[in-house]
Amino acid sequence: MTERDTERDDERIQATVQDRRALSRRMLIGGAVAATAGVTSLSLAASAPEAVGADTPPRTAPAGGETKRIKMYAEKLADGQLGYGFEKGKASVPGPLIELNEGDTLHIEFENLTDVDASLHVHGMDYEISSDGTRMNRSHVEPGGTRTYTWRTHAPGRRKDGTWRAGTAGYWHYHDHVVGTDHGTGGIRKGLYGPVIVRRKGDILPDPGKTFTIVFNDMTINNKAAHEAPNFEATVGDRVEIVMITHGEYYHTFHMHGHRWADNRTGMLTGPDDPTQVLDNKICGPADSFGFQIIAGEGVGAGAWMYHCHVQSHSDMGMAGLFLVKKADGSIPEYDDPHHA
Ligand SMILES: [Cu+2]
Repeated sequence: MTERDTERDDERIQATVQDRRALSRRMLIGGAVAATAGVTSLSLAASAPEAVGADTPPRTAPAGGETKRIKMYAEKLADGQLGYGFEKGKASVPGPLIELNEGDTLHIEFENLTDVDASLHVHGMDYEISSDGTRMNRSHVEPGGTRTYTWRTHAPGRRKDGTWRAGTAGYWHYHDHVVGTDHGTGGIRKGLYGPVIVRRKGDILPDPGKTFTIVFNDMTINNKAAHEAPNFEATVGDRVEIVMITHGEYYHTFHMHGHRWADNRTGMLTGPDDPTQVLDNKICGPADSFGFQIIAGEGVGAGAWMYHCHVQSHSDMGMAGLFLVKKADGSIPEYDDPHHA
């Protein structure tokens, strides 16, 4: 390619970008616009990252410091699985999302409505041994019993010796630690687990109702039967948050089609020079958790975007679901889902 060709391409890229800005939101999807532009691979690459989403800056997390109280129940579900819930009769698998801001303290009055000993054990929080949720220190709960677990969180800070103490902010999770065995193997297998997000002041918040929890548990996703993994819905431009947790016996790789994230605490880059690796596939082992935010359909448009374990035999055995990204009119182009018909 000559220098003049390159210049011409550059001009064309500029023109394409300006055209597309003029077209703006109604034609915002990369595929359609790129196809009509009939462009070279170079200009396709340059024009792909179309800005979608809200024009206003996203909401951010406030400073923590509050003391919060909630009730939590463990109960048997109709299908024989076990779940946590905030209300009696409302247990789910995964359990409900618990969100805190660094500095918050959470008192959880936990009632065990199952017919076996159960507990609430959390990762990532500060708690005293009496809130460990294990049999070793008698912090589990007998059938019909109640116990208050207290979780505390803190912002990063400098120790007296000058070294830094990490803050609590992150994508974490809770689970039972006593059903079946002293490691909660039976409880986790049956569904006693859920997500915890601790945010730092200033962290970008997802759109309301757009945090989705995906748990690879043994060979299931969220304990659903093979080939019946949950689908998640959003509209192009939504700021969606994924909490990804792994449990059980196996290592998996979590992959999303058409969307990427940064391999750090928030899943987001802090600027153009942030060297954090950007991923669309991440290995995850038992009790790992991570999370990230994506703008639904950014640069790629609406569609039935798969998410799945990328261990081939695992995806073949049904560890795959759909991130259904709708156009503004609610439609999903080229959507054909044999497994969820
Ligand atoms: Cu897998």
